[in-house]
Amino acid sequence: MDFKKTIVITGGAGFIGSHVVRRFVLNYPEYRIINLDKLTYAGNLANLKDIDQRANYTFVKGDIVDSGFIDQLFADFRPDAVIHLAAESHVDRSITNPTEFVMTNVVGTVNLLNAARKQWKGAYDTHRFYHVSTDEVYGALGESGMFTEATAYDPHSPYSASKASSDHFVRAYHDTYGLDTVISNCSNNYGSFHFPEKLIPLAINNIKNNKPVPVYGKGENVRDWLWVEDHARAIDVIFHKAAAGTTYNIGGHNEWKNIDLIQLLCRIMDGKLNRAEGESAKLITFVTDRAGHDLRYAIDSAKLQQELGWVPSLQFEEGLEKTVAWYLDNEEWLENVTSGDYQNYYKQQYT
Ligand code: NAD
Ligand code: TDX
Repeated sequence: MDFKKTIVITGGAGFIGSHVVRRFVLNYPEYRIINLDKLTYAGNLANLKDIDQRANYTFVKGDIVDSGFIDQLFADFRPDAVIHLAAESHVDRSITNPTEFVMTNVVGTVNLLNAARKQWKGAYDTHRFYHVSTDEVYGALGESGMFTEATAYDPHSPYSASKASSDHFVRAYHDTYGLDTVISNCSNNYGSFHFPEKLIPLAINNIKNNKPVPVYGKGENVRDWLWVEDHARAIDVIFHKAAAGTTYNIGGHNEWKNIDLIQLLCRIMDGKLNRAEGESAKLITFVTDRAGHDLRYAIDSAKLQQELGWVPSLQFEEGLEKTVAWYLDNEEWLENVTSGDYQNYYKQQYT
């Protein structure tokens, strides 16, 4: 079958990547989608079992840190574009093991850029390298203000430092070699297939199992939450419409203090589990704060809204209800990802 484009999506077996892969496979049967993923603890092919038999979908297992493998992948599939999401993504793990974050997030990104630079030489204007990044590169806000695309980078955690570095390399390959690159920096995502090391799915799993819900510090830190499918849709719009060398912020205009979010989640869980009101909130436990914990993130996505017409679709309370329902309906998925290694991680992180 002849495809109009071949797109390599890295990290497609992860949380956001699986939503991006699903969207592209279903919405663009004329594109061939190659999902390249190492299947680390965070990668899970069960996230894609509804679409993995589609004619325009191929999974390739591999490590972006292995430059020989990446060069071969480019030679074998001759992609027209890369949408790069593969990363080590959890801030707490970056505090324990920063080097792994440098390897995957920085060296892995540079390996992909090098392969693109070599393979696409002479035709940069018809090929695109899209880097999916985070608002954490901008550092922390005080009580007011928002991150715009012009905010100076000021990362604080090893995770955000590695993502900031990879963003700089992507821009450098545009400015130096003329590669067509695009970057988007998104706020905190939530939704289905979110690995339960992150706040929302971890809290859902613990409430369900009557375990303490760990809230770092006083729960005063603020995050700006976006429905993961709205992020996938933003990536689709930016991939197709953005000019070369541009950056877009993506966010939900939806700021929540962690403690308020957890209280809301507890109320939703009480309802879904037929518990007395206030029952789940008794599980809230304040624990030692995260080192270097950024106080507040808030994204100004006006550029994306005005230039490319994207707006978030889902109101947060509704999205959180849907998310809770998904986790309660997908017990097998949750049990699989919280067995084995997860137990060791959990013990080391929370006891
Ligand atoms: P995730 O941890 O759920 O998934 C990461 C995926 O990358 C996994 O499937 C994993 O197997 C794969 N991977 C890791 N190392 C690899 C390697 N060396 N080679 C190939 N594959 C590898 O992450 P996520 O939350 O889905 O985030 C995806 C991307 O979006 C990341 O780049 C992250 O920085 C960015 N991002 C995440 C959020 C968020 O709220 N989760 C917000 C903004 C941006
Ligand atoms: O057990 C917890 N208790 C707690 O209070 C955990 C895991 C987190 N928290 C706090 C820390 C943060 O203030 O909740 C907030 C959210 O934490 P995470 O879910 O770990 O997300 P965050 O650190 O904000 O980073 C996320 O958003 C930006 C993603 O993991 C990143 O990949 C993304 O770039």
